Amino acid sequence: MSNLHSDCVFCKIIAGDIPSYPVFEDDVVLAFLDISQATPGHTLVIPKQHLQDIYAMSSEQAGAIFSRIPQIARAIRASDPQIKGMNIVNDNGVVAYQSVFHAHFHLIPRYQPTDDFN
Ligand code: DGP
Repeated sequence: MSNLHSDCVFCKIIAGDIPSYPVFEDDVVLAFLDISQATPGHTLVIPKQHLQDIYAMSSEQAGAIFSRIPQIARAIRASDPQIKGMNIVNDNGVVAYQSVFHAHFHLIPRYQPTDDFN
């Protein structure tokens, strides 16, 4: 499953042309630390296939991608006992703050009582 785009930063990460800190990888997705680290452990889950956004996904593709997220979320949670919750966010379109046009899910750990990160 490969249709990498030469002008896409996430395709370059999948190809190994841009370094990343991988968290999980299989034939369908790559999960790696987000460069912005909204909170410690902030992770992106991306399809290995270049799909621009949620609108570009078939139900089967969406199901395959999202089926990986619970185990990745559990692994992140298990990495730090201070993690008490997690936001899962998916931005589609510029007005929805999508800045990289290769679909991705943000997994943002949350810390108690209230974290001071954004
Ligand atoms: P969004 O704004 O929802 O499209 O999120 C894109 C995220 O991608 C943003 O939080 C920063 C992250 N990002 C952009 N370029 C890179 C990169 O080269 N490496 C990593 N690890 N993350 C990146």
